[in-house]
Amino acid sequence: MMLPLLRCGRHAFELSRPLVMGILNVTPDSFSDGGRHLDAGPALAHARRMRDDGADLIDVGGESSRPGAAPVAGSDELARVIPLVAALAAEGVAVSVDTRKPEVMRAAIDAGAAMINDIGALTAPGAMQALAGSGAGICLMHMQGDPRTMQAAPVYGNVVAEVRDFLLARARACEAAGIARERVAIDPGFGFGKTHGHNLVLLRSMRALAATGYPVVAGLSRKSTLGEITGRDVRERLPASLAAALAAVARGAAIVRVHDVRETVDALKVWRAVERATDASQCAAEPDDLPEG
Ligand code: 9MG
Repeated sequence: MMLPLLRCGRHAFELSRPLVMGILNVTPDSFSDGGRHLDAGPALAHARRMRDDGADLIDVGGESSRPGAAPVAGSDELARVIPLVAALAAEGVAVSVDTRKPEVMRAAIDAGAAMINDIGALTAPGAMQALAGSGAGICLMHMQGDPRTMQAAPVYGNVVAEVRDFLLARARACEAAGIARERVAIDPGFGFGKTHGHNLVLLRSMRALAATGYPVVAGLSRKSTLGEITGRDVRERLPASLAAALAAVARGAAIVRVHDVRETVDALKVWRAVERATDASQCAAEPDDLPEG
């Protein structure tokens, strides 16, 4: 049987196991000097650590998409993102760039980005064309409203059907623009114009998105919906993030977008070993599998 494939520039991912996309935010509250210019050293070191920990893709973003976040000028976003993309791509890393701006998409692809991660699903004028002439992969994310206002009062009739239909329509628009199906992934956009209840229903219904045939990206890492369940501050959401990632892949998600790569890779290894266990593996006599110590 042919395995499904996700083509991202010179990288082709066989989707025989869930992929891990490591998050590299290069906004003023992360690695920049508080202004326009990025301190590329620590950001590069962090990206390399995520790669060594097993990230399949590194998602570089220079504009915050948190609820209430203000837009960033294209020139600032370019200055933050492009040097990093060029350096990582030169090392063979599959780099995804989280942007809504066509000029950033074009410059990122020219600098070697393998994928564009667009929380606007290529709805900005010129965004579809920026992708069409390239071989880059595209992650189409659903968002109701925009980051400044999206959490004010999200409303849906049927959140799963509306998100799925929107993503399918955007994926078809990509195909019509000449972007091959194998280059497209979809993402329900947890927290982007969704209440806590909407997020939970979408996660529970992940199979309905996976049934579209497009690889599904799930981004729940450290999000406030996990804080709502656990009562934990953002710095203490690792266990909740791991549980959410496992809940997503168990329901068919192909890629998890996470901050904590090493821990997620380990959790997925355990999940996968359980999924692949056969009766034959039980035949060899083993001592009781008790924890050491
Ligand atoms: C940029 N960004 C923040 N959260 C995200 C999510 O859940 N998915 C994708 N694709 N991008 C996200």
